[in-house]
Amino acid sequence: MKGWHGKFLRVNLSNGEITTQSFDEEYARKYLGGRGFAAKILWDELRPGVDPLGPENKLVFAFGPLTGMALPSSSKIVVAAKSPLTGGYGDGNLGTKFAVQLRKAGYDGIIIEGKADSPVYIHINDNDVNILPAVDLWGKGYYETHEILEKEYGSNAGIVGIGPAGENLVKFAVVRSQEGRAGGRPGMGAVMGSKNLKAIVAQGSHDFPLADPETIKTEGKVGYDEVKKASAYEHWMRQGTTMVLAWCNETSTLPVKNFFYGTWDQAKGIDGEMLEKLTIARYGCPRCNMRCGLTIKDENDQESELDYENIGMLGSNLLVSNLTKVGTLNRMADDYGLDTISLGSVMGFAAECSEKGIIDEKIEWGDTEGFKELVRKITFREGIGDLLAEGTKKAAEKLGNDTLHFAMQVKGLEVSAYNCYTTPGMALSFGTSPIGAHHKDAWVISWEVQTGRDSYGPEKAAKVIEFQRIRGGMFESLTTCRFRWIELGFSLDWYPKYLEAATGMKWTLDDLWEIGDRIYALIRAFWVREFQDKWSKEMDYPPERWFDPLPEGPLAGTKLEKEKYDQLLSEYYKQRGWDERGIPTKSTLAKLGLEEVALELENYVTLKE
Ligand code: PTT
Ligand code: SF4
Repeated sequence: MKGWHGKFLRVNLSNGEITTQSFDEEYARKYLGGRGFAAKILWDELRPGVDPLGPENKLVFAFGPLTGMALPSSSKIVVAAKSPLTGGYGDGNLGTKFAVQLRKAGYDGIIIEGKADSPVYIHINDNDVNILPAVDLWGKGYYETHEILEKEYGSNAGIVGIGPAGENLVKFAVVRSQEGRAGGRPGMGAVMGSKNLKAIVAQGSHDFPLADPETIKTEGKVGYDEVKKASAYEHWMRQGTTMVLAWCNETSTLPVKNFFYGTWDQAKGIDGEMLEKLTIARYGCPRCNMRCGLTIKDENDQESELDYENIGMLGSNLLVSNLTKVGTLNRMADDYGLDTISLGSVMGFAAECSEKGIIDEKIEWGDTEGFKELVRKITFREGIGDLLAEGTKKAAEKLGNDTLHFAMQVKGLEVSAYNCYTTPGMALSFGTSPIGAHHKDAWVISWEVQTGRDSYGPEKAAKVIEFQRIRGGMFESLTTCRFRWIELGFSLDWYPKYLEAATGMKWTLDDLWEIGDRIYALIRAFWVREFQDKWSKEMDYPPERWFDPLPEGPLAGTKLEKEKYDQLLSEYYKQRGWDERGIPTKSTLAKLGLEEVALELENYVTLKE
């Protein structure tokens, strides 16, 4: 087989067993890689109802046939498991040397199962795989952990790991890698911590299994060159994702004061222009020539890599108006291994609870010192931090007092930095994202603002599905970075060409959309199997706050209309071939080649024809 090694590595941390498992071309063609492989493995191997933080849960790292090659922005890897934050399917995506090296080691992914008796890390050098003690690393921040392992194995080694937040099972702990790389928002770092696994190091010496290496080389080079000619390239290199902040402020979609407002008169202090002034370094993923990891010095003179999401959630959402201070909170999150989006949301939620007298602790808007202390308490689960470490949904359920109304989450995962009082299409995107409220699968907000926010028409559902196919299906399975396409207009037509050169098989974009639909149906089946009779359409609803009128700004008074949102959601289900509850029908599953999924799912819910 060309394009894939056809092999997963399986490491059982309970009994130390290390094995490999092969797959064939049919499997590869059907699930492609990355999210496709991860979803299939978790569906096949997890019994419904397993404790996400118990030894029975499995942590999967997987990539696709383009990862690691000399192709534009091709060093991404997906990390997935049953999520301790949501109880459903969870995953995230990192660009890292670890992806490249693991591929060179001869695998298409790793499945980690069981739980070690004491802290360990895994070292992979081709087929020499060892589980080694990590007692001395346990308790250390991620930066120091990475440095120690890099000293031991050299700067070419690929490394992923967790900080103290993952060790302490904070439900939104992420997996970290080099510089500011972080992935797995729905608690993938906590799953790693629950297995007593501090880090994984990969080193490989194999060639990539390519059908046509010459075309990869020549066409890859054309792809690299094309990006540099894009009109947006120069601005991108200066501001990266942070250019979005000023746009959100202009369009009333910035999260301000726990998403209460959509605009802020102090946004200038933290926007892309400010970042430009303060930038001291640029990092990024391997194999990328549009590196976006813009880095500043924080209050303690330490490096902090900032993206829009980090700034929106730890800046405007908490009324912190100084970028250097935002940098400090971000650096702490990176070192402790916390997801910045959920962290900013949970701290905004706590500040609002404090303001309303629902909790006794004094947590004040804009008070960076107070927020720094709160980040520490969350990481080490001290006092109120222990409750907040569970995420906004569980914290709100415990606190009562209608706090769920302003817990900014869907299915338990906190909403990323786009405020949706005025954008029903983007609200639908958050509502139907396969991991809870993340923008990664369908960032339709820019299209929606340009084409008309008022509409709840079928074109909105169609756009969300189109983007979910491209971003959530294709890019998450290939696994390459989507920024070339979304930010610089790199044509999608490149990807079937690259795939053909890698695998020797013919591909069309339609093939890739079908894979996307298959993965979406499979992940939806995973959720339904977990929740069974508790599954309902309301699980795809956005936070209640957006059904209140926006209190201030040029669009004051605008709100999401619940009845219309519900109709839009029904339209989305119809276009996907899912029933009124949002469950794929038998015929949809059959059309996607998922007959065996339908058979299994029928043990838990009645499927519509
Ligand atoms: C992603 C989410 C995002 S989305 C951001 S900023 W973004 C936050 N970054 C965090 C961080 O940093 N530190 C931290 N401790 N927590 C963080 N949480 C937040 O995590 C990232 C880039 C970005 S930056 C984005 S959008 C794109 N994401 C891609 C994706 O998902 N798939 C894909 N095929 N290509 C993508 N390209 C871009 O990659 P999650 P990275 Mg991240 C400091 O993982 O769980 O999906 O959450 O991967 O290597 O860091 O690159 O404005
Ligand atoms: Fe990584 Fe940014 Fe390059 Fe994408 S554009 S591959 S996130 S450095």
